[in-house]
Amino acid sequence: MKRILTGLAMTLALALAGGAAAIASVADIDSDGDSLITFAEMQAAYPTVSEDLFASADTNGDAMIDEAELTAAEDAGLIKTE
Ligand SMILES: [Ca+2]
Ligand SMILES: [Ca+2]
Repeated sequence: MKRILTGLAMTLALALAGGAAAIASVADIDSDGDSLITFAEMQAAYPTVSEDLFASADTNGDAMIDEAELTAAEDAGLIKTE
């Protein structure tokens, strides 16, 4: 019982540390470990994200979404990662 409560407390602490708005991080979506999200990686994790949506989240136009761009897109409500 004590172990279950400790696990619950840790999960809660991690959720709070992540902040309320930024639910997913690049590491959750990035499958090849280069710390950047390609459109293919985004589609694999979130099939509802269209190419247009991906392009609007990619503010510097390098066809990759980095941590800052992902956070901005989540904050703006462009990408729903809940
Ligand atoms: Ca990647
Ligand atoms: Ca980019």
